[in-house]
Amino acid sequence: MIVKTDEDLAGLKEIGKIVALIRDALIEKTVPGVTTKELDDYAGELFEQHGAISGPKGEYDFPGFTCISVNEEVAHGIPGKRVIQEGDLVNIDVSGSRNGYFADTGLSFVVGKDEKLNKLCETAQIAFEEGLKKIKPGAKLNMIGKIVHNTARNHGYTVIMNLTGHGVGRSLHEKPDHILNYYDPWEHTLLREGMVLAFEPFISTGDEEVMELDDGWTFVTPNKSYVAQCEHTVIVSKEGPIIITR
Ligand code: M3C
Ligand code: CO
Ligand code: CO
Repeated sequence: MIVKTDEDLAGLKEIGKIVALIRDALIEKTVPGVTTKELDDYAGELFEQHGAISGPKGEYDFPGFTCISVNEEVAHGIPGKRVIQEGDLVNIDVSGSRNGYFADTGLSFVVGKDEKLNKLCETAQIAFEEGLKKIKPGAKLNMIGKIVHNTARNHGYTVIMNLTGHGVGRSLHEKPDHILNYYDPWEHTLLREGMVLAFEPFISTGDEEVMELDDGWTFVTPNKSYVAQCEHTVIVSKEGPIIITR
């Protein structure tokens, strides 16, 4: 969507705050021994408390309020009986709506200590910050993917080619349809004042594509590479990008 009114801005900021709060609450609860279903049930309570609707459930009938992906799982992990272990790489992706406005955020992190995986998660956050620098009115959308890919390479990693960021705002996934993790010379879309983006670089230790499991949802790496994501909902503005999910 393109933000046009103060009402649009207020509506987006409101849902942005809610999904950020749920993301952080779940990260805090992610300790060894907890199941991903227990985390997701808590998210369900928080969505209800804040009068918001889960994006995955409301838009796609996903079997969970949030997507929780562990280790070889990259995205769209279905909350269930899986027990979190020390050293796990976890991604919690929270999206939702309130009053017809949508926001999307996600973060990968390590449970406990693992220097290698920590570096991977940090690189996803650096790629996000680098990409953010390219988000301004009039800029080319494909410059975001260019810097994401360069950041990954400079740290000794690859990117996932078949997962992307996207427009967001009045629905969970809208135009622009894809913010790639690499440079596409054929992409000519320009960023516009007020455009709302879910920017989510996916940085990988090797595999460059994910595949879907038979459950019809879970994306995994074929060779069990680890992947980290950092996602925020961002409004394009001439005063600098406005991140509504910090
Ligand atoms: N929020 C998710 C989509 C959840 S709907 C099942 C997303 O948009 O960030 C991702 N898209 C692709 C991988 S994660
Ligand atoms: Co998301
Ligand atoms: Co998204």
